[in-house]
Amino acid sequence: MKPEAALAKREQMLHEGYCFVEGILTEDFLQELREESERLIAAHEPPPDVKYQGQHVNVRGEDNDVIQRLLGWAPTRRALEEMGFGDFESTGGIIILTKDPDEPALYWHQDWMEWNDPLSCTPWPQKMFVSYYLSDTTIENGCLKVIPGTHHKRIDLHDQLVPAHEQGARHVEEDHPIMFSDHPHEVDVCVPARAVVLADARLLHSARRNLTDQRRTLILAWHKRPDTVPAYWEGEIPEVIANRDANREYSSSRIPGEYLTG
Ligand SMILES: O=C(O)CCC(=O)C(=O)O
Ligand SMILES: [Fe+2]
Repeated sequence: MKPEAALAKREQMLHEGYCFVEGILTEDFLQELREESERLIAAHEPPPDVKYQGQHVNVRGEDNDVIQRLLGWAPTRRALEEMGFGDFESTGGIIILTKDPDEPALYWHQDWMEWNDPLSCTPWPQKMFVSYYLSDTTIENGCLKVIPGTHHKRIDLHDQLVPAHEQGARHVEEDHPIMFSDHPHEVDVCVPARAVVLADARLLHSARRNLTDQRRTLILAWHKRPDTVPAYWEGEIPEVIANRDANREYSSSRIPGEYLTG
C-alpha cells in the first residue's frame, strides 16, 4: 500500500470503525483455505444455538498448519504495519463462520467484552477482527453490514439490542423486529474474496441472509494490542484513559455502559 492509502485506511478504521484491503490472499492460498475450511466443517457438528453464525468452528493455529500460515500471512502483517497497527497480535486461533444457502441473517451486535474498563473509550482500536471471506460477498449472499462510528458513539440501537451471542442474541426469533432491522445509517461491506476486512470489536455489525445457492464462508481472527497509547497517536488522550488503573481487575461485560456516550 502507498503511505497515503495506508493512512486513509487507518483514518477510516479510527473514525468509522472498519476498513478493508483488497488483494491480500493469493489465488492459490485462497483455494487452499477453501479446501481446508470445507474439511474442517465436514468434521464438525454445529450446535443448534449458533444458527445465526453458521458452523462456528474454532481452530487453533498450533493445531493446524494452514491456519497457522494464515495467522502469520506476510501481506496481512505488512498491511497492518503500514496502517500503524503492527502491534496487533492474533489471539492464536480463528473461527470459521458460514452462511449456507437460505440461512438467516446475523443479528446486530458488537463484540467488545470489556465495557467496564475505561479502555472502552480509546479513540484508537484495541481489539479488532481480521476477517477473510472466501468468496466475493454481495447483498445476495450475506455480506457484512456495519453502522459506521458506533464503536465510539451510542445510537438508538445500543439500548434496544439483546446482548450478543451467548448473552442472549443466539436465542432470539428470526423475525425479531430490532435485531434484524434495517438501519438508516447501515453500510453493506461487499468485498472481493482475496481481501482482508478489519473491524473494531466495539462496532455495531450484522450480516445479511444468504439468498444464493452457494455457501458463504468467513475465517475470522481476533487481534489485540497492548494497553498502551499507539505510536501513531498524536491526538488528545482522554482523561479516563490517562487515569486508568492498570492494576485493577475490570469485570467483563458485553453491555455498553458509561464509557459509551452519545
Ligand atoms: O458473518 C459475518 O459476516 C460476521 C460474523 C460476526 O460478526 C460474528 O460472528 O460475531
Ligand atoms: Fe461479530
